[in-house]
Amino acid sequence: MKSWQTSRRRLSFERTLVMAILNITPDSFSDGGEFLSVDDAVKQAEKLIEEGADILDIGGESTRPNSQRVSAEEEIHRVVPVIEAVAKRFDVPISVDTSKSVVAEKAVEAGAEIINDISALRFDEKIGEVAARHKTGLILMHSRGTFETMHSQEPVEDIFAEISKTFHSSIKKAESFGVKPEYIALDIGIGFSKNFEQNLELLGKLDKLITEFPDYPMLVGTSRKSFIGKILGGVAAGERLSGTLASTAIAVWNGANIVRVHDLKETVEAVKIVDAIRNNTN
Ligand code: 9MG
Repeated sequence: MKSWQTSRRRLSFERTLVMAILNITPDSFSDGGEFLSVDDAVKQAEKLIEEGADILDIGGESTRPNSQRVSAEEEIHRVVPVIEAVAKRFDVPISVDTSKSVVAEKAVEAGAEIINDISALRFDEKIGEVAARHKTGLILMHSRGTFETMHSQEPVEDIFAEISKTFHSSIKKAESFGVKPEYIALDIGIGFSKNFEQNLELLGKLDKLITEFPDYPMLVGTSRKSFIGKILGGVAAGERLSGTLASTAIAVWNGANIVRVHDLKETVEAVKIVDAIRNNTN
């Protein structure tokens, strides 16, 4: 049975874990500006936990297409008080969604036990040092380009070969800072530097990558992403729940261990169904 070590606990994958998105940003693509006060964020965290969140992913910098970088100071100002308050009230694993080492450091001091880096140490490799020193979990997500260009990269020809190569090199880089393999989770980075067809292909054949990296938990986030909007004829982010549930179900069926979503209750129920069928099939 796969497991994942964080600085505070060992998570195991007898079932698929659901990571809840808690964005503390004024410009986040589907919940912009709703959760800016610490009290509101804590209330939202409580709701997500009641609905079955296994992990809370707290972020202060939107990574949607065309979003602007925010300073480390601003990001710290947004996420640290929320992480502190949530960690004080609830015994739930908190991950900090950041690609800046100074933000990661402060977030971990405030109670985060996982670092979710969409750049897999490419934007700021010192995240590897922070993760190793604090023994946090570390999510290495596949993306290409800089923060500004990651959504406008020319597609590569073989996305599986590209992700496989990048996973090997990011794991090696993390290990060079002293991060042990049992602290690392991988993520294919749906919607980041992939074209429409590649997003679909990755979800449909996710098991290929999982077979290649059998010891690492695999995280997948499709929640409200634009490939869903495109399939459904251009529906807005808030109208993508059914598409999110369908794509999440496929990812879980194909072996994802953690799914990252906005809509907890519905996803927890959908994932329970897929887990039950999988457990009766294999
Ligand atoms: C921050 N963020 C946005 N999308 C994401 C995804 O698919 N995976 C991870 N780990 N983080 C994401």
